Amino acid sequence: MILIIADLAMIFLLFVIWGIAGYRSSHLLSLPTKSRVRSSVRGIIVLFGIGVLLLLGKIVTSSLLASKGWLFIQDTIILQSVLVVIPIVSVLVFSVPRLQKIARREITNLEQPMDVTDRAAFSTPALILPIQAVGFGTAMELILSLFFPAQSMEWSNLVIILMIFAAVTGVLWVIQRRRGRTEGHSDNRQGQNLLWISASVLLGIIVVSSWFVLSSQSSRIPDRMSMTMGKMDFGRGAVTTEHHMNGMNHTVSGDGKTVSVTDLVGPQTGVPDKKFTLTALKKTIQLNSGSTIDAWTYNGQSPGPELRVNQGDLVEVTLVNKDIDEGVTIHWHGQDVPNGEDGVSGLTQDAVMPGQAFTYRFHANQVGSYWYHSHQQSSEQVQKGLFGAFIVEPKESLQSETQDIVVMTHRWNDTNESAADLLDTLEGRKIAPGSPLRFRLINTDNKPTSFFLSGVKFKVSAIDGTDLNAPADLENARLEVAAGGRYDVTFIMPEQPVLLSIGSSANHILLSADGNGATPEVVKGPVLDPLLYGSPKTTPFGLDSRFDREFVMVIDNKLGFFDGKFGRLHTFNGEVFPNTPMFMVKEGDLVKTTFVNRSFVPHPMHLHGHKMLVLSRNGKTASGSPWWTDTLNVNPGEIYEVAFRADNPGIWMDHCHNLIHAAEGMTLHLAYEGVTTPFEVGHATINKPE
Ligand SMILES: [Cu+2]
Repeated sequence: MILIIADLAMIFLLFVIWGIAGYRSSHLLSLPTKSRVRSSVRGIIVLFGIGVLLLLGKIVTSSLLASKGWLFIQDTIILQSVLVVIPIVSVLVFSVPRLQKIARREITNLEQPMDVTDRAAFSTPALILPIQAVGFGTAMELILSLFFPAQSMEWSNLVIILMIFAAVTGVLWVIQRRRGRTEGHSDNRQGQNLLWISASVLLGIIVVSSWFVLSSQSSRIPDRMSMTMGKMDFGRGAVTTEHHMNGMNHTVSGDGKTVSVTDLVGPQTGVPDKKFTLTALKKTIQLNSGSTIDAWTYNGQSPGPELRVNQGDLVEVTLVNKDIDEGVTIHWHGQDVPNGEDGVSGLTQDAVMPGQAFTYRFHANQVGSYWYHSHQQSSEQVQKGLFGAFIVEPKESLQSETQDIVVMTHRWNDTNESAADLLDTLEGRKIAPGSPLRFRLINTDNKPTSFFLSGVKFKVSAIDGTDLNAPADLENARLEVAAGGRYDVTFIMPEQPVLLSIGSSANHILLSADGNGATPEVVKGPVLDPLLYGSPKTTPFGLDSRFDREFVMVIDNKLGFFDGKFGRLHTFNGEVFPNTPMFMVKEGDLVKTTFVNRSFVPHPMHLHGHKMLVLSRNGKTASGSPWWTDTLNVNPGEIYEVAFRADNPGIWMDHCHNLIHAAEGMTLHLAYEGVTTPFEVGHATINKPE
């Protein structure tokens, strides 16, 4: 992370230093006396020295980044060698000897004005051009790294960049040569210079503003579009499909057979084992401090009702929208339901508008801690309270005496502190010593949340619903749960009180025999690293497997447009929706995905419909318990390799679960060949999945 910032800072400083050097050297001519010229030249040589040191610094930061992962830096390395290194070398070869000659000159009369020979010498292209080329090259690299970062420099782009660079250098050379010739004879070309400058400024303004208008226009999301219009990426697998739009039905057609997401649903018949109705409605709720929130709720409460089912149950949930004008859905976060039950508006269903209802039916096959939330306008709706816990217990709950406590952290307001459910202060709870206890920690926020458990040794027994193998006892470990992620924590209640604290807030839960007692001291230990925690166990695939598809998701920032608005974008492979790629798979494929975070903030990567097995981080192979996740926090500077089996046909969201980022286009899709969707997004539709 520091390296990424340092590398960008180097680009910026290089641009500043070489820009000043270029400016000063092309203004030598306007200086009145020989002595002024000499001191100015000495200053320029010092700037060169700083510039070369910066270049060395840049080479160091780039090499360090490259050693962490070639994907962090490959494009900048190629660019900087052409745009910066070569021009700087030519400065050292051509400009410096000439400048040194001027700097070493003996001047007898300090007030002596420049003569014609001097002027010709100062304006020779061999002296000035390399310096101007560095100035332009560093400017170009700065612009490219801010506006057009790419995970891999395509040859066509590289050629265009080089052609622009060569063209500008050529023009500068012509200008400089003319200047050199004319300087030999006359001493006043100011009128013409002014003309040149105004012409190029005008041209610059025209180019930049037309780029601005065109990019803004072309980034606008159309009135109606399929979410499956992204550029297809076959992950080096066989290309077997053709992409086309067909009236209202946008299809990705495989070998002739297609299936709609509306047919990829759970059992439509059969008596449900568990049946719920969730009604979305506006309601003012109260935090335990007394402050009130104008919330959007399921059944008038937030978190919504805790839905508890047993493994294998046929679950039927009817969603009714009472008064949420924008429409709502329910997404079963982490539970791999059939695609048509996944609750993504505009992809697997239309948003459910006020007065309407929608029924979800599926078998709850995966035991563990999950949650549900609206996937319509989700950045706003989840924040306002449209979420709840979805807990799948084993077929027969063996340890019925276990105290099972769900804690959903949530930022209700802009205090920047997460409440535990509605607790924004300390609350005591009575737990009899000796009872087994399970905390299900569910992070509904947009950022990772840290938990500390004090006063007891404990185990993290499951992550994202999946049990860990042989987890060891922990003490004071910081549990950093990804946005959207879940940790199950288990322990036997001791005689003395136990404190669960959330981040640095005062929103704590105190467990003790009588619900009171002295709070144990909070010792903040190191972060628990799931890559190393627990014991290995055989997994169905691993790093050595032969993968049918391999995808790369480079996470980065750039300045650009999303839906017509300019800003700093969070990008996948240099793009935001709808220009992000579609990862194409076939049922049965073994898929590897590499996440590379080149940005400055963490991004929790959430894949719908599948569990990802973490294979490695920053080249280090996972050596603890198998770590299955549906929401993986990727920190700045981290590279994760994950794998999954494509065993749940459909078109699935694969997005950042910082829902604000997702709303700004940080989404893409995993699409099975031959699956189609009749649903659409766009300004003329009701659907806003994020
Ligand atoms: Cu993000």
